Amino acid sequence: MSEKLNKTQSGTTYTAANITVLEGLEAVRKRPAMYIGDVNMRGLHHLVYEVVDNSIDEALAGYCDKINVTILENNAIRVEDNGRGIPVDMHEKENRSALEVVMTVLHAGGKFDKGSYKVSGGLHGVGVSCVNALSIHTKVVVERGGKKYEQEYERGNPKYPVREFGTTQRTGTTTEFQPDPEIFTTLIYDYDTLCSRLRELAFLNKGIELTITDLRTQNEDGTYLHDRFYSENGLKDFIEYLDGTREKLIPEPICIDGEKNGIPIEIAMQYNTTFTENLHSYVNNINTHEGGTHLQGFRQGMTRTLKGYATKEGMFEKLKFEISGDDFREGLTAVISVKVAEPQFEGQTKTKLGNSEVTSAVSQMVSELLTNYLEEHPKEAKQIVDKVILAATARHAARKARDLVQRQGVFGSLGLPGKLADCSHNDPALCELFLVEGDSAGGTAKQGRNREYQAILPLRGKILNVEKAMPHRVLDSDEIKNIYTALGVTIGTAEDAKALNLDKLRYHKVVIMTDADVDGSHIATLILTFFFRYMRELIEHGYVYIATPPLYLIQRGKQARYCWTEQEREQITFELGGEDASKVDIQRYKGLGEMSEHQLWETTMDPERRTLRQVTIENASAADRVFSMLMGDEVPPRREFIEAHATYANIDA
Ligand code: 0RA
Repeated sequence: MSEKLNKTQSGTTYTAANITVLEGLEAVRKRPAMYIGDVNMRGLHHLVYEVVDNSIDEALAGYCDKINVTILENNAIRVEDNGRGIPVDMHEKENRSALEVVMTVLHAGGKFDKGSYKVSGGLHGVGVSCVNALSIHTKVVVERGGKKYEQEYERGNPKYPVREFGTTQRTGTTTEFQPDPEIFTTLIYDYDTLCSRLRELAFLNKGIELTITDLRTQNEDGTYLHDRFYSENGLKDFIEYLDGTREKLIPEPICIDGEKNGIPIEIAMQYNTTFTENLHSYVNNINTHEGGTHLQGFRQGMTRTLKGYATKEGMFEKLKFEISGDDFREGLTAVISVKVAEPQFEGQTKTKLGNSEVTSAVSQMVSELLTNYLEEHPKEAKQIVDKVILAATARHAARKARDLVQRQGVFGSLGLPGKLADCSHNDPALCELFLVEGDSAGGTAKQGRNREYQAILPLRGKILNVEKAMPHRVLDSDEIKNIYTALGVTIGTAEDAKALNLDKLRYHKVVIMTDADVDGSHIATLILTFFFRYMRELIEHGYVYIATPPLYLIQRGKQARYCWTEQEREQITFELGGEDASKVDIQRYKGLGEMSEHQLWETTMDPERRTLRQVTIENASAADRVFSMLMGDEVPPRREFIEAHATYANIDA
């Protein structure tokens, strides 16, 4: 804490207020994770979202339509908007500029603008003052009333009172901050991660232009890496983006945009010919991963309306079994976005909407509009109902298949897969399961592992592409049955065929270990797709990891070094061989099987030395698109993606 004596523009000292501020921000620095989730990649990116959210709020209030994000050379971030500019007039009680209050007092942001959809709980909405507290340096420039104002901060602490420094024709706020290395474990921003969020925001808030420029990455022509996100039609465009690679059942998405009981509700939905339900829900632009009352209202309204329509039209007459709620949503992609003035967030990750009044608002809205749609589009209505009947029939078949499987004891307590080399511990928190590509690598892993807490399940060849299979076929696959059985999870209660029961999960680390080549990454993607579609909870709990075997072994005499990147290969070749690269022996590992058990242990499996990449679903809609694209039928987008990305999207380093 510094600046005990400082003068404001009007000449009064402002010591007392300043100290309470620092105490508030000190709390943020002491427990940053409480405010921004964590201090790793996720938290680092959160700082940007927080600042951008403030500009989005200004846009939603109707005063701003452009937001530019820039990653500066030193990984500092600049966010610029063309809103009204944060007010700079003196704050009566605090005896300092309103801008300074916004920047240095916890949760001060919303004070000026009651009635906007500011978020009080959850991960966002902690206030730009948190960003300030967690930055080694911050600078804000406000353009307002023909004048420019600025203030800078060090770890949240103002370096000088807000000062006027020039004239301007425009209005707006520009915030530049550099995350504090004392706080964050990583300081390097990921361009694609920021892009996904900005793209999502553009779809969720039509008419706002968001751009990103990366000054760290220069193109050959001297320009910088740059993207622009803008959506004319909001969620309708979002659906098109999400479902672009899937075959549509009906050409045009069904869209709902309006307000019910004072709650703004926007929905876009589209049926495709796949079998997966793909719902994304948002409250105040926050992805509600765990769903909640808005999603419940959507499901309720959908089921009730479609069931009512099909029954009235006599379309279910020949059906010999019950239609379940799930059947109405197979092959449905939908985005639901609501704005709630005082959202209550619940659930493990605080991403489940709790406000009960939202259920009936959404349900009524969906009923009214969908009823109209079905009346006005009889052809499409019939296609949808046929699809529902197909889903119900398939579910019925799946039920039979599952019953059979269960009777045969595959999912019971009757025993683990024969191919599983289990570990001896039985505390799941300590146990790890390696899913290994191929019997040969599986053998090496069995020899190399620590058998106390590491189990090995070899998978043969390519596992089923669940993206293309009908759900009841998924359990026909031996590899997939083995994964279920080894993990100890069970599925398919009578009420909810997809519910996953993790109570008996036997390992809290599930590690996908494949060759470091194209085939290997394809297999890893297949396994990940399976987890994403059928065991998402496992990923959400942070139980899924990817092993990173080395690419090269470089030897000279008795010295041996492993390399994971081409850069390391060059570096280490030079370190061991000097100018003469022929002095060293470079072995390229084409597969895990080429490593000895000891090598596999020391490079890839030993907790002391290995690097595991934890799989996270940072942005479910982006992940969904990636999986549907990588695993779907359309080849061109897949090629494009694979060419653009050497590694997976949505995987934290
Ligand atoms: C409250 C009142 C006014 C502007 C803002 C907030 C504002 C905040 C941020 C944060 C980032 N960009 C922003 N732009 C505007 C203005 C009230 C008035 O002019 O009467």
